[in-house]
Amino acid sequence: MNKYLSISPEVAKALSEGKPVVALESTIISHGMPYPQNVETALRVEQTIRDNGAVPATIAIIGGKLKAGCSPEEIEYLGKKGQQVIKASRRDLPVLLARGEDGATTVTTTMIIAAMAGIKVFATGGIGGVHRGAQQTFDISADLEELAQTPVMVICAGAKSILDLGLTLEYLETKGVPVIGFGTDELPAFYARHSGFGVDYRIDTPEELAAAFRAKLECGLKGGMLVTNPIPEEYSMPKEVIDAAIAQALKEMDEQGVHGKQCTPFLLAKVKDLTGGESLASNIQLVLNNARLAARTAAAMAEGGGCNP
Ligand code: PSU
Ligand code: MN
Repeated sequence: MNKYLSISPEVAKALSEGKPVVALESTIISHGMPYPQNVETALRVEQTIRDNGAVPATIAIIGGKLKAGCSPEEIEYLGKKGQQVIKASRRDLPVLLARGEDGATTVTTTMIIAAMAGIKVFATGGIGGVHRGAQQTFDISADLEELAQTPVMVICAGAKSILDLGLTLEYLETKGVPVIGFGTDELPAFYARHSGFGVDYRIDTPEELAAAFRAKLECGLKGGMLVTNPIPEEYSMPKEVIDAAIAQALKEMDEQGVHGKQCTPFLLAKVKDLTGGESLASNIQLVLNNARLAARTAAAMAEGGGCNP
């Protein structure tokens, strides 16, 4: 274990006993939702994972330590500081660790730390991807590269159409990342259940998700697996409402010259403002839904004898 990694006692115990553990990211807390809903949601997500038979491990960088398992106080601290916490991707780790600073982990860094700790299943809301207009801007989230190289199963609700979903799928295909639809043949689009794009495979049970990922690990194929779990029907948003908000958010982003790592947080906050908070309620529900599936899948992984290739 490297000296930067700090696994909470509860998570360390669960891992050593082969019990199911689910990793959770912290950028969704600091940059993905406003305070105090971000903290309330993070704690509810942890409880949902416990209710479904697994131990939650919220991941973050605190004082230069890679934390696998944050306390409620640490979650409150990250949630209150919000966007003042550095959004930390793979490229940020060396300097943050050397300086002993804090960082909110994206899908990328949560995967890195989960893999270091030995956690195989990670639940979140949405992943980053190929941005619209990437042909010019080259804006492609590091999340896709991480899925290509780090062995963690990421359970999300698809990707928001702030991204170019077609190009995102092409990129994942090139990188050899399996894209699974949970109970669906169609890639879900975060707030909406439908995107018009197909997934690689439809899988209907946590046991089969675990079996597929175990096969990948046992073969020594590098990289993760992306599981896309549609938002429950009753919480999904009408496509016209969300499409209009996204179009307006993209327009304002262009006008204000927002670029680089600010793009995703800017777009998330704008869409929330433009939909009068309706999207926040959907966002919370889809994360809870992913947490339930992740806990059951981690339990199925653990029953199959874990898997430490
Ligand atoms: N998409 C969402 N909600 C989020 C994010 C993405 O719907 O909170 C966050 C995640 O932490 C993701 C990151 O890993 O944004 C991607 O940022 P970028 O596009 O800058 O790579
Ligand atoms: Mn980017």
